[in-house]
Amino acid sequence: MKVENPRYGQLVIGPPGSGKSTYCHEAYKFYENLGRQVGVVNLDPANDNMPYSPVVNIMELITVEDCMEHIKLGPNGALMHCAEYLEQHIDKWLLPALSKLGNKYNYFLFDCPGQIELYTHHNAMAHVFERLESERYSLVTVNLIDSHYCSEPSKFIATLLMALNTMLRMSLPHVNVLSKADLLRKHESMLHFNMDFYTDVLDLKYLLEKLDEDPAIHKYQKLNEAICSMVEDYALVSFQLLDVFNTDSMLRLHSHLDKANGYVYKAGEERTVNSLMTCAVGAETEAVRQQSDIEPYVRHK
Ligand SMILES: Nc1nc2c(ncn2[C@@H]2O[C@H](COP(=O)(O)OP(=O)(O)O)[C@@H](O)[C@H]2O)c(=O)[nH]1
Ligand SMILES: [Mg+2]
Repeated sequence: MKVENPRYGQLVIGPPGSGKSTYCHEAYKFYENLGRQVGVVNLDPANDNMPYSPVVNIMELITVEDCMEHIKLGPNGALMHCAEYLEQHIDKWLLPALSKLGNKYNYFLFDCPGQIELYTHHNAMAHVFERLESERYSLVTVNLIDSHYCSEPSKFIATLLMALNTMLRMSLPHVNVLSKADLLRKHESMLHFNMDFYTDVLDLKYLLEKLDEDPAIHKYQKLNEAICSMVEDYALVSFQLLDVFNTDSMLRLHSHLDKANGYVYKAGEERTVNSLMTCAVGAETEAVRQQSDIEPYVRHK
């Protein structure tokens, strides 16, 4: 069946400061250069520093500041309230606001709020995403996590658990991204393993050994073991490295995202059979992947 006017979206999530708004701005410029009809939708009601001009902005509906002032909630409670308010106003506000744009845009970057409990525990954002899907938006979740989290085994294990939890809860095509890869060199000395250990998440027993060396964490050995074994058993979590200011890095991520939200298969963008095949299968040797994905950022140990 041919779907008229297919619409695509990236749901950009991740903890505060992980680089969501910066990514949306850079990705907007990147896709515009590729000739896509792209627009940024701000869904973060606490987004004070928007480097882009959003085509739809939740702050016209509700802001965290207003909730704190008028309903006397703390910052976290206010953010939860805003997410629930958005969920209640999908049909009255979000979908009509997107429809009003007509056919001007068919590719949306959704800059989402940063509180991770919105994706790991709470239902409102998951419902908003489900509703968009039911309106035939082909979506991919882009989960940005600061690559600094690789510098400590305990932070990395928390990252793995958070990523897995979000993937299972959102049930959408999902790409985990270690952001700010250009800063990895700064804390390279603190990395215990080669970078592909962190990106591929294949064998976590070495991580467990490192965790056991920390006296403060040693008492949680069994819990850590259980978490690592669960992450390994699901075999879902892996990461892409991203330096958002580098075009090569954006290009590499973009090919993963096009595969994940189906853009590469359905969109009318001009393409060669070769580029389609490169995207459709992992047509790249491990050596090439290492060279392009990892070597620009850290040395091989
Ligand atoms: N060096 C570097 N800094 C980045 C990158 N991505 C984001 N940042 C910086 O990280 C900070 C937080 O980014 P922001 O987009 O506001 O994060 P958000 O809270 O997730 O929206 C800003 O100072 C950005 O300039 C990156 O790839 N490399
Ligand atoms: Mg932001």
